[in-house]
Amino acid sequence: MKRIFSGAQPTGNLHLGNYLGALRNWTQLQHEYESFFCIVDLHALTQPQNPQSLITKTKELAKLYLAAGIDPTVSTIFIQSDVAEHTELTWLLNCQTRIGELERMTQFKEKGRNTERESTGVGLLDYPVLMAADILLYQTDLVPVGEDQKQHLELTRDLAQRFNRDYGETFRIPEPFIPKAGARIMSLSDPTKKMAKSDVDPSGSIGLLDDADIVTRKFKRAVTDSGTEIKFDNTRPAITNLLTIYALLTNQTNEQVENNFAGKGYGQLKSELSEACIAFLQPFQERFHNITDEHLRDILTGGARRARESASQTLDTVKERLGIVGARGI
Ligand code: AQP
Repeated sequence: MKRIFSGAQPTGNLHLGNYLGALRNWTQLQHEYESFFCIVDLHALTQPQNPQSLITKTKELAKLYLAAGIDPTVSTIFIQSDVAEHTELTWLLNCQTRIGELERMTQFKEKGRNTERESTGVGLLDYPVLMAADILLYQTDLVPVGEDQKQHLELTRDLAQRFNRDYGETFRIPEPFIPKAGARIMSLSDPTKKMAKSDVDPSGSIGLLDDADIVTRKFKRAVTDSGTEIKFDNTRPAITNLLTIYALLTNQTNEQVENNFAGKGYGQLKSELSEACIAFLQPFQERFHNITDEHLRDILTGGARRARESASQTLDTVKERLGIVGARGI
């Protein structure tokens, strides 16, 4: 069976973009692939975090995975820091990576934009190497991610190919799986920017734990484009974004959605969209609140054990290839 690996960071509030661009696809793919879904807490450290809140967010994210429909009897769900192989492989890959490659990453440029080089953390620069280690440890075939991660995955492939060329066949070369729709859900307040956890303006994103009133208010205030027609149109990003969200939440084709809104106004679109979103979020949040900490701990402990079994095999091979064999070599 082919493998998939993916993860999300336990930072901020997970939003509809994370769900429609990533989690939703994971729940479908888990039945076709051997699946590893990780809560990437070490990635969260690339930005300052409050330790207590990181613990809370890590737990919350694991519960969100389960509420979204990731089945722990089918998939391996685990916390990145429970599997030390991730950091160890990162160091080994760091030594194969060029600074220029990392400095070219768009996310590094964007997230480091407001900080002086002198005070930008090395972790932010090194983020894609940790991500490469996450993926390559599991001999992953496919990585389901949103559009924003495509460049990082390209680097993962480059590092794997370089290592295989220099040290012999070691890593499987992963392919990205970018969904046709939902790969880039845009902010409701600025449709030229992606919906993002780190956005300081909370009105731009629908949190997966937002209540019905907040959801209604956010959609009501969502920016629209000029014109009145409700159609998918690349030159009208706000309406296209709202229609994309509606189509995905109601499992309809673009054509069905356009037919549904033919002759209707923006107000009607926003109110039907709020209803569809609340109809999705209510059972989702109920499942979320019903997961006990004890049950979650069991799932994550078992997941880490399974992940470690797989990760340690790859790491042993990598170290062997590099001549890092410790006392065994003496
Ligand atoms: N707006 C989006 N549309 C579609 N997919 C998205 N993803 C993120 N934003 C969108 C996908 O969600 C997965 C988990 O993301 P992450 O936790 O690694 O965070 P991120 O990619 O850094 O994006 P966020 O959640 O918005 O956080 P910030 O604000 O920190 O950038 C990934 O598969 C991602 O592609």
